[in-house]
Amino acid sequence: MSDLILVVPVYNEASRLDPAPWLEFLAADRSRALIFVDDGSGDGTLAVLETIRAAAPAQTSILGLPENRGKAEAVRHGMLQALAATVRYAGFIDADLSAPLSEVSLLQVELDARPAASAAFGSRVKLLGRQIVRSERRHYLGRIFATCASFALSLPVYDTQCGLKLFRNTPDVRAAFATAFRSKWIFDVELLARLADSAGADVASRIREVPLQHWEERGSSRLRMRDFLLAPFELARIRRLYPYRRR
Ligand SMILES: Nc1nc2c(ncn2[C@@H]2O[C@H](COP(=O)(O)OP(=O)(O)OP(=O)(O)O)[C@@H](O)[C@H]2O)c(=O)[nH]1
Ligand SMILES: [Mg+2]
Repeated sequence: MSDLILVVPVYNEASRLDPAPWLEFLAADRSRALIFVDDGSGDGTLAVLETIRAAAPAQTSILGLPENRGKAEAVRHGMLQALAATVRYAGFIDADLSAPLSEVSLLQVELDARPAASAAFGSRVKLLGRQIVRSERRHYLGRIFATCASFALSLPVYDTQCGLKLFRNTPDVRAAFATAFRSKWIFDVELLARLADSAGADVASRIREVPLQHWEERGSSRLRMRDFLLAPFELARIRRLYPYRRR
């Protein structure tokens, strides 16, 4: 039985996927497992994943999806597989390790300490003593987006888009991943809306944001200006779809 399963969506990541940190993470605790979700990478990603699985076969799964449907569906399928196991915590992390694997325990500590909490979201807050390294442009675009997301959801959330999130294996979490997300690149906002919807008045104790100690932007981002400009429309749609605030 695994205590913690991390889902890693991977798409054409051969150049930035190094087996070493993943294998260290698994070797440090045998109750941890990884599920890599690859939906049709055309580079050498699968070969790197096979290397990891060969070194830690009992703790590594590779879930291959037949066609490329984007990060949201990759994460969702991986999470459904993880949550179907008898696991205590399941979460997801970006393959570029912008949030290093050492940060996972910060989220785990939060869920350990708060039995009522079902989700811990990593949050990239530039505080003194933390290393949150990001270009100014990405930082300020991110702040504009986060402010709009907070307004759309009527929730005081600081960072919906961080690629590291951890969940307790509870019915509300399983329900939040049960059906495809309607929005593609801001599925994190929709996921938060679903969780908030089921939490109702308990939202503050169910969903916790945890400021990360380290986060570093890596490589070129696939986030395009077009997506950023379309974001307000997607946010408005999520607001309409999940009307928990008006209950
Ligand atoms: N399986 C799968 N994974 C994807 C897909 N698109 C992105 N990912 C993964 O999702 C994670 C985050 O990727 P992106 O959202 O493209 O982020 P990025 O290019 O690092 O850009 P930042 O937003 O700056 O972090 C990485 O692990 C990607 O490999 C996809 O279509 N399928
Ligand atoms: Mg990244």
